Amino acid sequence: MAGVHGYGRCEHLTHVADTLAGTKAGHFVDGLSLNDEQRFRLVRQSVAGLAIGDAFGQQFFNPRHAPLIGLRQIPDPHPHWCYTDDTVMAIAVVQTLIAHGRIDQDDLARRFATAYVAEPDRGYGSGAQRLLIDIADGADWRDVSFALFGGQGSMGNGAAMRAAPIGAYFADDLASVIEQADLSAEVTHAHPEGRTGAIAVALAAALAIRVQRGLTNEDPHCLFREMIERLPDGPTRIGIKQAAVLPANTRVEDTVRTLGNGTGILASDTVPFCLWCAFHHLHSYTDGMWTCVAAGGDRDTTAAIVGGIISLSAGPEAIPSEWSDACEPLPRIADGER
Ligand code: R7I
Ligand code: MG
Repeated sequence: MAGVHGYGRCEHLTHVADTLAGTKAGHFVDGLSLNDEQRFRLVRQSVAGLAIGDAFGQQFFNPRHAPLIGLRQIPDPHPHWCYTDDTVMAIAVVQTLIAHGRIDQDDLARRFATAYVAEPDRGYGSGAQRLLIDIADGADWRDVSFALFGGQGSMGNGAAMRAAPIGAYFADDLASVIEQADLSAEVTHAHPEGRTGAIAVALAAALAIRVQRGLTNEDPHCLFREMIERLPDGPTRIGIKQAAVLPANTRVEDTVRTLGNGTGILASDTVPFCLWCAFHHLHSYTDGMWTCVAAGGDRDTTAAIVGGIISLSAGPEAIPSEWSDACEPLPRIADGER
């Protein structure tokens, strides 16, 4: 299907290769080194922040919950806040990483399709549903992913929504963060913008770990600069550049007017807002979450992305136990795990 794998892909891959070369040359030398135990602890931390954010954000599609935002009162946790496709797909990504030590794209596609068939009603995007049904029916993900949306691939926010744990897993090697996030995205989001969204979120997660360890300047301007120089050009990067200059005290309505809030379900109208929110609330998981739901838009996904990042900079104790208890229990991530 050579004709299907389009022009944009080559440009995108050239940029990713150039960026990797720069990163490998020691662009960001900070001595972060993780052993396997630390790596898995960080991945679990990120998944927990992502899943609780996803389930919390989803609650606010119920208009009856809107008044709770001003009161900062969490929704009734009975029986549970249910998580959505964001969490299901993030868990599949992590299972692939644990099984292979990298993103094995064929394995990831199989895991995505199997999870979709088991629970098709978790709120998947329309293109994602078509793709996962075809893969479950035996199609090669390469053919389906590049053929979506008239042959340009998806630029939805679905690759970004599950990318933070990749940044946690490869946090000590930013070249791998970029490469592996890109590979994880391609399986479902072949459009360069869908992939850039995933790379940006994974990089933000890796930077959040550096913030938590005091290895980087946590000034959002510095974090945005580290991010922007590593991203391929395009609407998502342009939005992130706008986010970089938006002050911390900008009213959330004005932030949404400038950056979007995921209403278009695209990487470009979701990821810039998420990075602004995460980088300005690095030490308060709950402040980040309330900002996501106050912004409206694609709130399960903005809260999943922001939660997957802030849980790494603020640490696991930043998630209140009432919130984690309210979230539907997560499936087992790895064999032998409780
Ligand atoms: O990106 P994706 O997995 O959706 C994720 C969202 C999150 O909010 C989840 O919580 C879930 O609710 O869905 O699913 P896709 O279908 O690949 O992309 C999402 C949407 O983006 C599509 O339904 C389209 O509306 C839009 N979109 C595009 N529109 C025009 N052209 C994605 N790619 C294109 C495109 O190339
Ligand atoms: Mg969802």
